[in-house]
Amino acid sequence: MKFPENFVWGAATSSYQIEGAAFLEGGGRSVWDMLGRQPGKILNGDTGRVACDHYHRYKHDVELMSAIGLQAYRFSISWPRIFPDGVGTVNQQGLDFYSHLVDELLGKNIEPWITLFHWDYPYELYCRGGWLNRDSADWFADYTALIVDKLSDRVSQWITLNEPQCFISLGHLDGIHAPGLKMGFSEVLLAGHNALRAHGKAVQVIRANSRTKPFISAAQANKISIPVSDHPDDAEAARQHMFSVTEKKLFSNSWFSDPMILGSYPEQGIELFEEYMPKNYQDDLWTIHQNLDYFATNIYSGVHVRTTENKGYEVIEEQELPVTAMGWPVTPEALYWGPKLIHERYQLPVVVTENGMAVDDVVDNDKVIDKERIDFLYKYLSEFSRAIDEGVPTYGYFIWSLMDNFEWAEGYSKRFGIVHVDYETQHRILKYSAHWYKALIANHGASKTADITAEPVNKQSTEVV
Ligand code: IFM
Repeated sequence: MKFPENFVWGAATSSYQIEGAAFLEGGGRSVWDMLGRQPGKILNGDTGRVACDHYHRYKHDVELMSAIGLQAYRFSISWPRIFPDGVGTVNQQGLDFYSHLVDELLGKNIEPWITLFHWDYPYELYCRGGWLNRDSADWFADYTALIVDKLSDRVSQWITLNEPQCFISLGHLDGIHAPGLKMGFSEVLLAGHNALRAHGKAVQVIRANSRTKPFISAAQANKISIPVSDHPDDAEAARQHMFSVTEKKLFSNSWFSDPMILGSYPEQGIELFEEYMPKNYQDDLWTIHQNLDYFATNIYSGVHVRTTENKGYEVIEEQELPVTAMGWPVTPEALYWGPKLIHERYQLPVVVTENGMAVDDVVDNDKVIDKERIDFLYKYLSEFSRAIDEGVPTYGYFIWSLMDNFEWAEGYSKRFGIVHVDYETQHRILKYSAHWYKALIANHGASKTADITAEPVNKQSTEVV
């Protein structure tokens, strides 16, 4: 496989999943702290209170990133760490933490890519209605303005929201993620609409105030439709299925990205949701529809689709596919068809802002030989390279995740990292996948193999300081 010269190789994390120290030094509560206190909501009663203790160990973690040769690091900012009440008084120590992190990264030639919201919504704002409150868009814009003022002299990569599909659907409809609500569909659509307004306002704020030329997107959770064969009719079926809205759910490849990028909600969804749509939603589309620099997509898997007799589509029930420790099917072609179909529809360069797998890793003699993960990454990246070869413009790829972390409702039971974390001792080990990724980055992605015998990086750099 082959990637362009200027391609950016990175890894990603998020604040609540790794930082810990949530209430230290003036930080406020988030809805995930609230959910963590409700019995039975998070596996094993786990919480993000300590997580990977990254708040205290960030310098060492940046050293590990540097040892791997990462060119970019995507991380998120904890809104309640900055504004303990969501708005109003600023927690200077929280703000300084991110400023120091940015300096540390730049000192090692690693470009910071900031996600402004990756699910740790301020608890105090939740008590004022959260995303249901129309003011939530302005609260988010004010928070964005502060971050841009503090960091945009050194940061130019901004992602507004991470996966609205998840924090709206899983958090407000299914109730399995924070804030743990199972609301009526009108309220779910309203929460989603206000999150979209927040995105639009944040983009405006970044463009108006950034001190360096900003590059802006929002990261979508995309489940990819993969044609079952090479026949053009199957490709057409996958294309139709990929952006269709046929269920009263918001886990959709078009519901959030269409208004952001094309300026309107998908027609099929508007018809289906007609009676539930927010009042006067059309008046907000101009706010939501802002120029984005690229399409940020988080891709883990896909479903196979075939054509039907009347040229419609049909999803194939998969029985035999290998699955990850999350139970998600391993479908490498998702990284070919995803970027291809996304680019066709939105006409933007495509950056993969998350991709990776959870594995039941085993530590043996301070080594983690995660052959399965390397195989996964190699196969997915080969497919991505094929899409690029066929003309899909792109400039980056981020592994999820840099390190094992708090996997939301699954607690610490699922390990996505290329760095292993022992949660008792906070000892970190670079897994074999980290060594493999290092070699891949050093070769500009020109790997022919998923071989795991790549030269291990300096052993010293894996030790905890
Ligand atoms: O851990 C999550 C991340 O926070 C958002 N995208 C999917 C990952 C794996 O579930």
